[in-house]
Amino acid sequence: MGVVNVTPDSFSDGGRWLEPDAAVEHGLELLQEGADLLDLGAESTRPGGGIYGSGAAEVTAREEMDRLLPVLERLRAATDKPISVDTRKPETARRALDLGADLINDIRGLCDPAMLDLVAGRGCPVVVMHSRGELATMQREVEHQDVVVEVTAELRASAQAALDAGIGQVIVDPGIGFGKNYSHNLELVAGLAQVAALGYPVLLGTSRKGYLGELTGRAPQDRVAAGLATIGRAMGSVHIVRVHDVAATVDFLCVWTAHDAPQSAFPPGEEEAIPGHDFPGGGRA
Ligand code: HH2
Repeated sequence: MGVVNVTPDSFSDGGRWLEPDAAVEHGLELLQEGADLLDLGAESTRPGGGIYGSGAAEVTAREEMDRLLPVLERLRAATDKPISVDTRKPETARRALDLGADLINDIRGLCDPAMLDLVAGRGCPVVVMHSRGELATMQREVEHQDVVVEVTAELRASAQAALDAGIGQVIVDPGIGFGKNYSHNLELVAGLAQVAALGYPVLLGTSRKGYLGELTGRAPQDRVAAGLATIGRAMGSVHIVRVHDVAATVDFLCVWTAHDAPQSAFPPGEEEAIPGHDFPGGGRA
């Protein structure tokens, strides 16, 4: 899942794709790099109370839609690949679904009854992300006795509420960095098998996140290798990875999974027919 942030202030890439032309071009580039789906967001959700100070400023639904909808419209016309919309606002989700978005990514985990009703009524898939408290303050008092057990139990309840409301396809997400500290994030990635055991597809969003900066001392755009390491730790328990750096992630996944089926990667005699493996100048490794 390639991230397109149409925002001025995302922690990871704020301001780079705020202009609609730039955002559309970026989305298409991520698809070309091998993303299977896009996640389009127009409101930064970096949580407050911790390393991001007071956190992201909340935008109105109007402002969010003004940023998001023109980009969604153009991407929808350009691709059949699934487009997810990252929003916590039912008004925005409704308009996005009208314009052909395929799924809703709700960082509030459907705790707004209006969002639950909307998604159930439209019959679309939904990402239910775990978080606790309000965005503006959630990093201030971060408490978990056993973060893996608690997040798993809370995701089980949110997913069940979605099913009870008639939602057919639920994807769960531990919500790395949302109401969790450095150790909680590490424990969650390492313990993701417990979340996967719930039986729902699992989405993981560690890309460029703050705890990777704490570990490596690197700026958000330089945390690619760090993010790939988290994906490696999660392999076997994760179905969708939400990333900013698609090309590197696709390479990582290609090589990682090739080890599961070494015979099928290059069928005898067909090496030349496999696209994307030629080096500039015609050389081959
Ligand atoms: N993380 C971010 C935003 N949306 N959605 C899901 N399901 N899971 C995540 O981990 C997740 C998410 C934060 O990343 P980013 O979009 O790069 O930053 P910002 O919220 O500042 O725009």
